[in-house]
Amino acid sequence: MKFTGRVLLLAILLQTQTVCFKIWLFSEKPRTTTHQQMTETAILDVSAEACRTLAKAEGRDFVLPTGPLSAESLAMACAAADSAKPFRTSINTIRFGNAETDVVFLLSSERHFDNEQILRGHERIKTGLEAVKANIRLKNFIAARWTLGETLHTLQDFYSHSNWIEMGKRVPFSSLIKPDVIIRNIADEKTPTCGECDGQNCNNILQSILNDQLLTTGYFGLTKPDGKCSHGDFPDLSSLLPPKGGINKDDEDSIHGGLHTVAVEVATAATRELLQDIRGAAGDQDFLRLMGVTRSSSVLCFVIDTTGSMSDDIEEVKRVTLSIIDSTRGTPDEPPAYILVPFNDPDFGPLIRTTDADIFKAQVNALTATGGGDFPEMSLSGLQLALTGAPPSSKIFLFTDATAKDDHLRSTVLALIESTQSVVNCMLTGVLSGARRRRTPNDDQQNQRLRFFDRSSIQLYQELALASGGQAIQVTKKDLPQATSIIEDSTSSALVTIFQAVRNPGKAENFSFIVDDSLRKLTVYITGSSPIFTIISPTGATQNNTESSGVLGSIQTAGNFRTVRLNTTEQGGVWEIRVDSTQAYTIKVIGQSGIDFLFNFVEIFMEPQPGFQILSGRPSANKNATLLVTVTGESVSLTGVELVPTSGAQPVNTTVEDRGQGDYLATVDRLPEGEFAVRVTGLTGVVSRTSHNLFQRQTSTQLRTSGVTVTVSALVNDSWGPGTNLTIPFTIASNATGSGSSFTIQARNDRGFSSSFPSSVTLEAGGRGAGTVTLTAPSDTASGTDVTLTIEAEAPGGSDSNYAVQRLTVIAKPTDILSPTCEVVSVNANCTGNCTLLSWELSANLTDGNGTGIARITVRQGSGTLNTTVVTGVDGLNVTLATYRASCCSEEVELVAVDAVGNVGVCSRSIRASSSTAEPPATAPVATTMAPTTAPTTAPTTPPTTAPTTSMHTESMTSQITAANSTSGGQSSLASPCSFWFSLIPFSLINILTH
Ligand SMILES: *[C@@H]1O[C@H](CO)[C@@H](O)[C@H](O)[C@H]1NC(C)=O
Ligand SMILES: [Ca+2]
Ligand SMILES: [Ca+2]
Ligand SMILES: [Ca+2]
Repeated sequence: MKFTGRVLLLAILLQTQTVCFKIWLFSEKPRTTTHQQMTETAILDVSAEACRTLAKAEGRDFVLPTGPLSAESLAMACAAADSAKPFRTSINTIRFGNAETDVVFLLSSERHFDNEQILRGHERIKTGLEAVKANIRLKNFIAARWTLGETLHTLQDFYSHSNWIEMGKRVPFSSLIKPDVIIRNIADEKTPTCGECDGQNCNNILQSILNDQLLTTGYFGLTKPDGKCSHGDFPDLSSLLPPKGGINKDDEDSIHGGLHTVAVEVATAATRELLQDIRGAAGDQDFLRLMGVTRSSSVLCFVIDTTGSMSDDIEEVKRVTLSIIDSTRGTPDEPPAYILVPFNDPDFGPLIRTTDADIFKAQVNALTATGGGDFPEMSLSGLQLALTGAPPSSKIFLFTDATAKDDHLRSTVLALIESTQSVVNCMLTGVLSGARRRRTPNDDQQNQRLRFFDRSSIQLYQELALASGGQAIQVTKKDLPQATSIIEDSTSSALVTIFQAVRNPGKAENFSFIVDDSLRKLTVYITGSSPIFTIISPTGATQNNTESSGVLGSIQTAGNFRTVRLNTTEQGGVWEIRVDSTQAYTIKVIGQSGIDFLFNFVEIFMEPQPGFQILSGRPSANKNATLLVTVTGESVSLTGVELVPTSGAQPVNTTVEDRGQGDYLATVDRLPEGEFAVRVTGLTGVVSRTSHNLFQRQTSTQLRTSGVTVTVSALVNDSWGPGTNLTIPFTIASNATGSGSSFTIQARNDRGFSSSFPSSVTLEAGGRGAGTVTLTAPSDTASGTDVTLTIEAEAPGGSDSNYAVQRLTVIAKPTDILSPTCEVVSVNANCTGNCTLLSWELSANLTDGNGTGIARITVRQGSGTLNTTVVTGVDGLNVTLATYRASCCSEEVELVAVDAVGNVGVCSRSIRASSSTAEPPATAPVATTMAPTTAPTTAPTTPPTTAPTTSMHTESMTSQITAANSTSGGQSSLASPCSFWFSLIPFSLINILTH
């Protein structure tokens, strides 16, 4: 949400109910911990546990890195060294979702637990958790990350804004992440909660509130009910009213700043607890995928024309796919997922996404070339589907021999390329205008007509490829196999772009770029019709375009595309490429390296409190702008960030400020007009006299500025279920065009949901206008489906345009909010003696009652083996009989049972003779330890009639221990019972807005 104008700002000052733990970009105080830091710490901790468990399951060693965890060190330990960048990207998205809560949801007191909105805050967290789980089930990880960030913000704020810490609690309030618990013991609206206080760190919460363990939170704004606590600190004016003072612990100088550090500790533990619940629901593999820790980098994505004339191309796609799958299986280059989007005419899609290479092989093998009617095909519809379904920074390969029938999608596709930073390579095998196409027996009847690419349709594919930093490769069908090596190159993990230039029209020019010692497999792509070029190494060695094999490497030509593979010895330093051509050409230099960067344009707000938001559309030309740049790579530092105009004009320098932990802010007073790329330089951290420790990286994506802004306002209603409508209000603004001018509006979504929106919006005084988009989710939409909505506004005459991209999720009302239950039937453990020679066994019955059913049972702790059998119980319900066998040296077991909607039940047992009370399960220490203290503040909802008697909530752990012991009867010598129950469930709900 963008606020300009004094009046609006004042309105916010008066109404806002936020102010939270600080946002990381802005905390200058060394002892203040931000939302972002808590989030990152917890993500690293829980990811490390998931990696450890997964490594164990796969028989690999896992060694926790020494020193503080970082994305780089953990990626390495997780046997996914090349995933540092996707890991950081995911962490950033979660952090952005978190930060956004202070901007988009500024006015929502429940999202910040202000104004005693404890029940609604709880609801908000439950809703968020459920949406995240539903997204993960459908592998919609991007949407899941945004929602997770928002949800964590609310959870973390509880510890700063409530009296939980003042009540003496030093563990998380676990009920906040449980859907089947009703929080009681909240101070009611009539009950005074605070006394008068002048100054910092008073004990102003009334003793009676503390004695009764009543929960309250601070009021924020202009007024508050009598006797209530305020948030405190500027700009909370209510803290000046009696009882004066406040209770927030947002930072070390806050009114209760003396408790900031402890609030941060507990909020971080609570963050871990929520992440552990998601981990339980998702499983370790998907949890790590959510975090971007996968054993390779790039998803392989094909968008393929399947109309009649494409049989040669399809055969080549089959060949390349097989070759890549076979050569990368089990290596770090193995794609983490495969995506296939066929398109024809009039049909296109569906998008097929799989992590299973064999399924993908079968899908590709099933492709046939048929139909298509007239010459043009639905290529951009296919591309749009791929851009929205593939993760950001994907490499997409489009195969076609025809013009785009749906070229009206051009601006939407461009917007998606810019916002996802994905690279689109077009493999164009059509015949160029003027040349006759030879008929082949493969051609079907409709191909008998003369058909050709005209210049303008080639230009459209070129424009899209170039905007993304990809290539538009024109080859004959016969030569296509020589061009597809670019696809194999793209599966190399840790692929980085070092340099890129586009000259259209072409002109003679010398280009130089820096190569550092971390780079491997240095490759130059040059497209253009017969460009003359010479490459000069740092030592002065040269090779020109006529030497297919020379001192510097080899050159391969396919159609208009040249691949230069450089030898990897003696390559550090400054390289030069001299090109002489009057025809348009492109140069791209890539390599493999763990050093890379991510960036986003951000909008920074200083009032009413510092905060920032990621810009989803094009940044404004001729205005100041801020880039948030994150570098990846161990001990790497950034020294410069420049904006390189695509036109070839002088790069524009930025002022770079180091914000710590790999984050930098780069600011520029005036953004250049037109297209540009972002280029960074820095030091690799390798210190040696002979090493080339200066590095350079560049974005592939060409960014462009606009004089138009499109902004989506906070959603009026943020719940969106199947069969319902969602209304998305937006505003447009233009500094160039005055009031009265009419902007053309387009709203498109990738799911083909029906939508309504105004065809145009007329600007009012001040150059602003507003409208709404209404999207309808069909009633059969699966819960967790994400929808990418692109709203575009085009200035009169098409001179300028901009867009906003929103990711939305459809969430069905859950029918199942209860976790699976576990009943230990027997434990046989005779472990006296040498433990390596002895084993023990546990039998348990698990069931989800009449819920959605147990989808998965896994062993999270313990190195034994688990066998399960499903039987139908007397009441007709499924019961899973589980038998766990382990060496007596492995004394603990923790079974995780997840139902079909992600409710997690945990069943743990220890045979350790010395422990006389339940060992806190390592993954949820908090819940166990806090059980006695939280009991008074919460109560489970009415117990489900279907739940076995042993099912318990964490809060009732003590009584549950008794129950379990009595159940296990003869095994009572075993000290620890089956402690149980972390039912974290979904329940009402809704869609969460993200973008
Ligand atoms: C390219 O290199 C070859 C071999 O060094 C040389 O004979 C030729 O003259 C060069 N061509 C150009 C255009 O520089
Ligand atoms: Ca065709
Ligand atoms: Ca057609
Ligand atoms: Ca259930």
